Amino acid sequence: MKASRIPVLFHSFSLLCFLWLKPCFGLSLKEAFSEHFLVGTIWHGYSVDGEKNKFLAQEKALTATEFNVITPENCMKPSFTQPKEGIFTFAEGDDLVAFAQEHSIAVVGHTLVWKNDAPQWFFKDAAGGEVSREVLIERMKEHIRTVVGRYRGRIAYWDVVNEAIDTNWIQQEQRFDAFYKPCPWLDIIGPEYIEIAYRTAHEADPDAKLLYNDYNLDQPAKLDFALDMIAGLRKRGVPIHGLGYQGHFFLDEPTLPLIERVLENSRKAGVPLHITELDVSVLPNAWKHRGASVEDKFELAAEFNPYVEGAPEPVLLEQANRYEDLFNLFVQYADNMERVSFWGVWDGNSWRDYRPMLGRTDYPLLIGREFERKPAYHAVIKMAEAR
Ligand code: 9MR
Repeated sequence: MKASRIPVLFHSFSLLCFLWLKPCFGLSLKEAFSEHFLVGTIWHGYSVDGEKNKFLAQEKALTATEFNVITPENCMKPSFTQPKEGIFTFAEGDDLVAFAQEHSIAVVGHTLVWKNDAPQWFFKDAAGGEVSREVLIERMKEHIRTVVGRYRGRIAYWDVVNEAIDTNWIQQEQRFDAFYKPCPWLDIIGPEYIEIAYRTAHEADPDAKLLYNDYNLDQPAKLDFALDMIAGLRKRGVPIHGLGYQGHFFLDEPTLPLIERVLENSRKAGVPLHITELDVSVLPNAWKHRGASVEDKFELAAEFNPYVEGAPEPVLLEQANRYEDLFNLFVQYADNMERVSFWGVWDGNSWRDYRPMLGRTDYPLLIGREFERKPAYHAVIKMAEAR
């Protein structure tokens, strides 16, 4: 064995011992909130942004210690499960489900119908033109039947349709307008693609709970549209069992009252709520520079990537307060909340580093880049223990 590998192995071994012993010293996240809701994370998978994931063992150990529900970050998206028509690849999904079963962790399937990560073959006919409505419906049904059917009884929740609603700012009226997001599913099938997707998923696994998942639901127009959509579907007898609020937050936005509006109005509407992709970025909001890389655009780096060497203590404390406020709110609405899932196990593997801007160093989760428990971790555990 190469001498240079020994410290790495030792580090991994001591970390695994620490994670294993950890429950002896304090409550884990899943224990701290066991009376309120499930606490989840994601399965980052075998590769991260095209590179092999070197930290899978540590991520699995942390997941088994801290969480009781898991969502695949990427490996159940259609571009992974059916990259070519009729060619299904389930190896990684199978591993995830086996790992979850071994550790009594529930699984959320993510996702079946989405504008992104749907391979182009879905929408093209043999001549490369646009596929007909009938064929696209059949392809969508076949995909759902095969993927949901494979995991029947082993996946508790499915994000069936993802991010189907968009908003526009209407300057004259000073308000947002919400509408179905243009995408090939909508353009070719019409809004009924949503209803067909839920009915098909239900047929494939009648016991799975079916969710609608979206971001920015703190925008009132978007939430109202989503809740109206769910009410309309239910009225027509379509099986839909909950709303997923992603929760990709910043230190100062969205405001707590806007977040509370999502929890409150979902409860009023009788729609169980899941926080599906929680993280709190400590970096400035960079969505207006979407697609840029701080490595190419040095002028953006100072402003948008300020903490390359580590997040300063005051910033971590501000984040801890923000997380404490959020969890305080979540427990108040726990009667209507089934789950709070983070979009990442630890800061060293977060999509925030590569989207919307490539090459940043963010610190959005409760567990840090050295696998240490951050002030935000201790703040939410302490908050739960004090109740
Ligand atoms: O974290 C995911 C990232 O690794 C992928 O490149 C990206 C595109 O598939 O999707 C990210 O996860 C998204 C999730 O599937 C849906 N909501 C937004 C998440 C963050 O972009």
